[in-house]
Amino acid sequence: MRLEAVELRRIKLDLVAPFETSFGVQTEKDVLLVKVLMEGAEGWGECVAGEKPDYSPEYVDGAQDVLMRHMLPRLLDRDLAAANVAKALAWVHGHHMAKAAIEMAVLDAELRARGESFAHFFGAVRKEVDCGVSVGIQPSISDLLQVVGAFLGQGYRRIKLKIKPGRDVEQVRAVREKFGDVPLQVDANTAYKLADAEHLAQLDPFDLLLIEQPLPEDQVLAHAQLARIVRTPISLDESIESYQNAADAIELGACRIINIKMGRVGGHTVARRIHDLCEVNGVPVWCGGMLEAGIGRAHNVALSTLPNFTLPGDVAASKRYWAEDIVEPEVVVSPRGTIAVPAGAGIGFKPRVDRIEALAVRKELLSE
Ligand code: OSB
Ligand code: MG
Repeated sequence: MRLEAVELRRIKLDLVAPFETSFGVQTEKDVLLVKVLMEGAEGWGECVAGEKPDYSPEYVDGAQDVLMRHMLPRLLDRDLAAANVAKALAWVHGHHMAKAAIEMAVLDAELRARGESFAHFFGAVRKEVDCGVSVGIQPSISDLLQVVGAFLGQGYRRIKLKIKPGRDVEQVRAVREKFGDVPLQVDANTAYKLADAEHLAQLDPFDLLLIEQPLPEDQVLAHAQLARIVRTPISLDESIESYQNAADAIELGACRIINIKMGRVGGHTVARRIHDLCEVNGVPVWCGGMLEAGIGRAHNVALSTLPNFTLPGDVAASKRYWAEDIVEPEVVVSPRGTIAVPAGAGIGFKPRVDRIEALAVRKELLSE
């Protein structure tokens, strides 16, 4: 289908509560939405890049710039299939979150045009996906226990605690003591060094599902060395930006589990290739999150229906992030901790165009 026009919109959404990680505190999300028009069909994508380059080198102003200046002009007016977007953009190094946003939108348009749901297109093996929740670093242990208790009460099937040096073993111990053997994992967002291995091994007695990205993203070999000292399975997030990164990390023994984020790896196509690679290597995967608004969230729900997504993802309810989302219906988590996979065409959630227009602080349009 011919790509006739692209609309980029920027909106700001306030988080319902501040989200603290080892790299900072976030109180709002600056969201870049991509809408494509292709022969009468429209499709939506969301760029997950943050406001600052503090999780990855990408940041949202940079993503918008590279889309407008370099990517979109070369895609416009071309006959484009979602399966070819990654190839058409292969000349651009990096900028995976920008690439993913346009590929998401093109695939959504394609599926809407033929009335097919993402789940059907992906060959979904489940009608609902298991939800975990990512819990930010809290001011105190009693705050942490209260927040975790509230999420468990809402049905979430797994808790992930953000950790950093000085806020790790005691936090995990307190949650284990209070909530027993609930599925529990931690995410360090690169905050440790290999020299902290003995300290991280103190997490082993708590039977965590995994420890996510303890070391800096370029220290893949050091993760393999860490894995010889720490018994808890290592899961990589920031280190996995491509199919090749995933293949190398698995071969090296740097991780036993992989967090797949569509934005970080450059879109649905690469995400699915990594999923398949992990599956043949016996490496389970789970769907990470980037505090997405409804459109990115809908894409994550769809991705999570693939067979090797056997661990609960960071794919939580709209209301865990926003007072009001930008899609309808909002994404809801059942009391059993699951999200129902929509059966409608494309992402299966309807963008609330009026609300998006009202929130838009910046808008750029490109057409042939
Ligand atoms: O490391 O998984 C991460 C949010 C922003 C950037 C990085 C990460 C996260 C989360 C939140 O953990 C996951 C979510 O609920 O969207
Ligand atoms: Mg992470």
